[in-house]
Amino acid sequence: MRIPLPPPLRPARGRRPRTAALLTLVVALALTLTLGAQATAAPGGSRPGAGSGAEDTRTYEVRGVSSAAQRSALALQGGVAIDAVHDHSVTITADRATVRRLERLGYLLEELPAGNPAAADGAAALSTPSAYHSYSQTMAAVNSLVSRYPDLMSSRVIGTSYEGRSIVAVKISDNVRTDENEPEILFTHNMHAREHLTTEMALYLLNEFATQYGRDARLTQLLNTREVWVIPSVNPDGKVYDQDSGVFRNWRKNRQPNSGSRYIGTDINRNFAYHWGCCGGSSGSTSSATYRGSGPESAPETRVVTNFVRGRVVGGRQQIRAHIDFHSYSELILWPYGYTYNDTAPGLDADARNAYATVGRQMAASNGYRPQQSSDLYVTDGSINDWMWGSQGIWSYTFEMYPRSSSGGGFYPPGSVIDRETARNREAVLILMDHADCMYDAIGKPALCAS
Ligand code: BZS
Ligand code: CA
Ligand code: CA
Ligand code: ZN
Repeated sequence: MRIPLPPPLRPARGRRPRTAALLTLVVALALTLTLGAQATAAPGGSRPGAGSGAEDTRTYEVRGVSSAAQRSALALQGGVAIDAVHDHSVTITADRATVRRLERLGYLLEELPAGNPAAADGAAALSTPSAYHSYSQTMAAVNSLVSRYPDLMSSRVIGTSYEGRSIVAVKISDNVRTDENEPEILFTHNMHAREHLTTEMALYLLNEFATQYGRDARLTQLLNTREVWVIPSVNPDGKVYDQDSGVFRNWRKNRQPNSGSRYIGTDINRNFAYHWGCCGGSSGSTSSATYRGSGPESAPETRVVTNFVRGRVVGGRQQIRAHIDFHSYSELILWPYGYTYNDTAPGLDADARNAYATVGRQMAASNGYRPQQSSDLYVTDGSINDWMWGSQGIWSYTFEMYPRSSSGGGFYPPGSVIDRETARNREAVLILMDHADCMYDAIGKPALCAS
């Protein structure tokens, strides 16, 4: 469906807008303001929106955007949130004013069907907030597992969110109450509020570890020789805001107010302290979906994660060797760096890059995702992967889970896919756990691990 807008305009260079165009602009502005006021008064909104803190956002396909440079340029346009990347187009969320501005710049936009595309199969396919564990249901499921498997699992509160909710880490290993000298692996989930499938991924892993330990030989052996950490929700405030009103709100950031602004939230995945804000891969505007925060680690949730990870330095050595940060959607496996297009950069030499790519491809062969450096998507700065690798030396991937495109339900695929799409990553997770003792084994250079 084409959006009912005037034919694409050329950038108006010094030309006085004609009366009709001016009228359209005034009407659009009034509409935006009205919707803005409504959304402030009743943030519950009746359709997914508000991805950036702006209101009445909709989803569009932008055609003819094919290269990482073109995508990075588009991502920098205020009010644009890139949700998914395809070979020759991207899916974005934007409000009407932004759409008009993009069209004036010459972008070709096509609005995607409103609501959840998965509903096209009939109401039964529609994803509702209750199809996914809420934050409190997630915590209850974690507590139940930990109490049923006390020799294998323990949990601790590693800090609190802006609104004071517990951010919990679960440890899984043999002799779980002892800090053994075993490679540690970290899985983080739900950093972005609306990416609820990633919390399900955490619960899948915890259930799988709990029930298959002592049954599945490979998994048992891995849990006997490694210590695994799972953080099911890095962004509980965002999750609750997105889900608990009963209508999904398409929210991405945390829920921390910004001083002097009516816009809420920081993008946690632009708030980490490695080349923070360096390279045009984040926004300094509070209204943006990729607002980087007032300073590195200005979001409490970022700091909870980094304090926890820094706390895993024992005897001068970082114990966590490998990490996956689960996001959705696009079906990708991404590795650092995000801040530069270059394959290698300070701290990331050719061997490291090759180890990343080799293990990334092995994991991708198991789940059918596409493996690539994260800047092949678009440039980002202040991401968790760059910090984990650049500052802690932890091998750090991002998984962008199901679906591949918005037609599979975007951020809200039907609940019926949860089991399949979480189990789909079982093998990839085991592959990384297996490599965690020495990633350079994967490229036949184990000597690089000796230190
Ligand atoms: C998402 C997309 C994610 C982001 C892409 C990304 C991955 C950036 C790894 C940097 C590193 O939100 O799921 O834009 O944060
Ligand atoms: Ca152990
Ligand atoms: Ca240990
Ligand atoms: Zn994300």
